[in-house]
Amino acid sequence: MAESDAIDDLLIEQRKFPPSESFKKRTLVAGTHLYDEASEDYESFWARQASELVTWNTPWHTVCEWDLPFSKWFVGGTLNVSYNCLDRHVLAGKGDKVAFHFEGEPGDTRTVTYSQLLDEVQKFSNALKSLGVTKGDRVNIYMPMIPEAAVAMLACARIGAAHSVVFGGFSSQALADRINDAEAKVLITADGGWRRGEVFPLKQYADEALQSTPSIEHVVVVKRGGNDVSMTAGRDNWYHDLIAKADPVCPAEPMDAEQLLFLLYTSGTTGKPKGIMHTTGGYLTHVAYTHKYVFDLHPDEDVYWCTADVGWVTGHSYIVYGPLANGATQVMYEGVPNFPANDRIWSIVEKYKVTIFYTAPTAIRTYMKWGVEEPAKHDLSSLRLLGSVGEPINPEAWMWYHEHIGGSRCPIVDTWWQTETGGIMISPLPGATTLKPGSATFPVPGVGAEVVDDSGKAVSRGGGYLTLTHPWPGMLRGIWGDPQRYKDTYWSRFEGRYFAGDGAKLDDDGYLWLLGRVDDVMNVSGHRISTTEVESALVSHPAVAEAAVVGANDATTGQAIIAYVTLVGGASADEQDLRNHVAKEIGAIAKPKTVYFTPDLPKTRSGKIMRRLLRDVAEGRNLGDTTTLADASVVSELQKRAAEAPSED
Ligand code: 7RM
Repeated sequence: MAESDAIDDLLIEQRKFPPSESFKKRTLVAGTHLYDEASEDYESFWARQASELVTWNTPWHTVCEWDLPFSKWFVGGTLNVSYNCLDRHVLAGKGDKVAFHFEGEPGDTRTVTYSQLLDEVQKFSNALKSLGVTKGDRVNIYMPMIPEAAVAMLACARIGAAHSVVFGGFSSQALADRINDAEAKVLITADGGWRRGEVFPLKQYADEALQSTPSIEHVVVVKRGGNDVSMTAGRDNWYHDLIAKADPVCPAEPMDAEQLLFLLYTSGTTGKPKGIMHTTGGYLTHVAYTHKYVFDLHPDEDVYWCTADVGWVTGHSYIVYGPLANGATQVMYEGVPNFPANDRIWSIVEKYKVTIFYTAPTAIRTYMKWGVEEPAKHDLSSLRLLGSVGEPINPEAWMWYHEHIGGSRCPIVDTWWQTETGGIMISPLPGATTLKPGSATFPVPGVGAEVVDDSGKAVSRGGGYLTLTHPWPGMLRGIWGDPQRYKDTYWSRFEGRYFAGDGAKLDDDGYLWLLGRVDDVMNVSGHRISTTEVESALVSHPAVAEAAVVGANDATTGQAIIAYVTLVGGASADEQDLRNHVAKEIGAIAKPKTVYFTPDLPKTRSGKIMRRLLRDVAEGRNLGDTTTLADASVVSELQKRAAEAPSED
């Protein structure tokens, strides 16, 4: 194995955080035995997880059938996901245990126990049946973050219908496209939900979509916002009316391990959204296992809070299926982090004594911008473990999270995974792994990952492409309706390997560092520079909260690095200072040519920075597709500034 020149390796991070003695005392895994067992035989390892963490109606006969690139897991086995998430806990005497502490944005609260959740899911399953939903059908869900979203998903799972959740912040057009691609029969939505102190009229958006969705036969509407809605007779039903008249008993029907559990659409970079397919037995095994060991879950003591929306895969795997399969107690919050004030998140942590907190780097950098005073207003001493997902976490953001949220006592699990992987793939085990700020560390036991060079050869240190070397139970089973696109997208770049587009590097100790999407890698005078490393260098300046860099065409160097920087509230810095700071941290070659200061960066609705748009701005192009942008005014502001700036050439 050789060093690769696929992507340069510039950033060196030396800080190390071994698990503390007190954390190790009660952790589930303090040693290497899971790694040892899994590297011996990964199929047997996963089979042990499947039999320990999941309840089966019929045992499987084959752990994994691998016909590259198509896998089947636990073949011949049957189980019901909703039974695993609900019934078995109630049968074990845990019916009164809290499943969700729900906190609405306006401050209303509800406590939902496992037996209440089971009752509601059984009734709603029968309601769906009464609307003609049968096994194999698709059901669309377009909801705010309320417990009924989880009820709807679990009811689909109970009767063998696949759900397709569309994030409640998406437009009518996005909803219609996804309904039509899946040919869904029923849409479950709400009148409205609360966001930033106001009700957003979800049903009205749904109605617009429904004008062009011929497959939809019925609509179910949960009352949440209390806003006026129009109900179409014969098509639209109130959720509470259906529940009131539903038969309370709906036995969980055993499903084939490979029964389609859900579709979840990812927008990708080009073309129409891909309906990522996930099935039943392998997916549940993967999310239950990773939720238990990555979050070191002690279900009877922990209060777990994942701040994602159920519209994203993180909400599917680490709010609904993983935590409920493990019988966890969770917090579910409906609204934005700054309503009514910038300390809402920390007041919720204090109120429910949250012990495990899982969020995204974009949120952490926003909290950095808002200042340390906000978390300091609250007692966060209940926290014992922190998590991060969605983007690379810059070392300085990691340090801030560690110190100001974790009180320097909580390990941070930086979890790399994708909609396509179903569950966490690369992450520390918090009681066993010595952490390095900004590194996702190692593949979890059972997962095979390697960094390869352009020719597909594994590299032992330095930068390259992150690939997965063997199948895993939660892997996508395909793209809905398009097996060829599935092969082309994930399995064609490197033979026999899964590649979904991220760069990564290995350091001298074998730690993995994610370097961002390879489409974003910059080429400056022949050096292949990752966006992540330059951004991390910028964020290590005390005045900088967040940074995005892109490579823009440059007559001299091929591409030049253009940086967009957001400062910590109240701080100031000048362009020259930041350019020199990058040169000092990682080298003169990575020095941005221009630095723009901006109060915000363009992001997707799930909080990922959209560098493609910044590249368009930097190169003076008209913007391409902006429909996935969370706040379009951010880019138009930057465009204006770029047009006014004197030309550098
Ligand atoms: C869970 C989720 C997937 C993409 C992935 C990466 C990026 C996610 C991390 C990360 C660095 C991480 N699913 N990504 N987690 N990059 N470190 N811990 O985000 O399908 O929406 O996105 O997100 O680029 O390919 S996703």
